[in-house]
Amino acid sequence: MLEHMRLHPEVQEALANKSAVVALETAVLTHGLPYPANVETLQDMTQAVRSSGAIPAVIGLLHGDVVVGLAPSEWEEMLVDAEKCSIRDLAPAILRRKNGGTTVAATAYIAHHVGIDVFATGGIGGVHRGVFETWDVSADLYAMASCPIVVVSSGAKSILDLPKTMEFLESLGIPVIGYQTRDFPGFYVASTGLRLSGTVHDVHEVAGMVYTMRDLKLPQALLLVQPGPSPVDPDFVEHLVQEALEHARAQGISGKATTPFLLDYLNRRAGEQLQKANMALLKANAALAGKVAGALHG
Ligand code: PSU
Ligand code: MN
Repeated sequence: MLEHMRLHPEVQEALANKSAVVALETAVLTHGLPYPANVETLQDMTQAVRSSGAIPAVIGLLHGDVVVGLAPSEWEEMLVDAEKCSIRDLAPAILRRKNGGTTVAATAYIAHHVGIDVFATGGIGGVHRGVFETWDVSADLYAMASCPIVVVSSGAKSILDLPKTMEFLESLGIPVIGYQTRDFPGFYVASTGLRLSGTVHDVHEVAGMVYTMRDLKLPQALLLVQPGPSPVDPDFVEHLVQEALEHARAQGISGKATTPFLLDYLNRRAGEQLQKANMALLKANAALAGKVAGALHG
């Protein structure tokens, strides 16, 4: 195990027994939802994982320790004051003893490192709109290309260029499989109209796919997607995204600040409705991830 890494005893025991464990990402909470909704959401997500029969492992940095399985008593402290940590931010944040919300990229890496094979989030990062000028492509995509783990999400938000994100996933060899859906979901929006490479009907099919990928020794993640349970009107979302992008441009927002800025703008402008949809899909993805982990370890 890495220096500066700490596993919750419950998680350690579950891994030793080869029981079902689900990793949960925290950048989505530290940089995607306001306080105290983020604490409440984490409560819902961990509960959903447990109800599905798996052990939740909340991953994040607390005072420079990489914690796999943050205890409820540690959540608040971590969630109110944390840096956004993608892969490249990990070492600097550890050395400065910071708190950190880990992105899909960093969480997938850490989870795989300790032997967790299923991970739940809301939406993945991807290729940003305006990529020809900014070259902004999320490290999430590259991390999923080299971490064999199941990532359960509701696709990606339309703050991104979704067709290019899908092309990039294909280039990196990452299968994008719909759970009881044929289309790529757009986070708040049930369908983006983008066709998926495959569909599964139950978690046993997911497990079968994972075993086959392991046999093939493929290094990629399997990205499992399902639409959120309380979708929002697509035109409404697109209108807000356009507004958010204009504000980001006007204020010269770039780099790792881009995604949090856009998410914060949407949250502040559309308040309740988007936040409810966001919280509902995080909970639903945690529940599905728990079932997938159960099928893999049953
Ligand atoms: N996309 C969302 N919601 C999120 C994020 C992305 O719809 O909360 C967060 C996730 O933590 C994701 C990260 O891993 O942002 C990607 O950031 P970037 O685009 O800077 O790589
Ligand atoms: Mn970026």
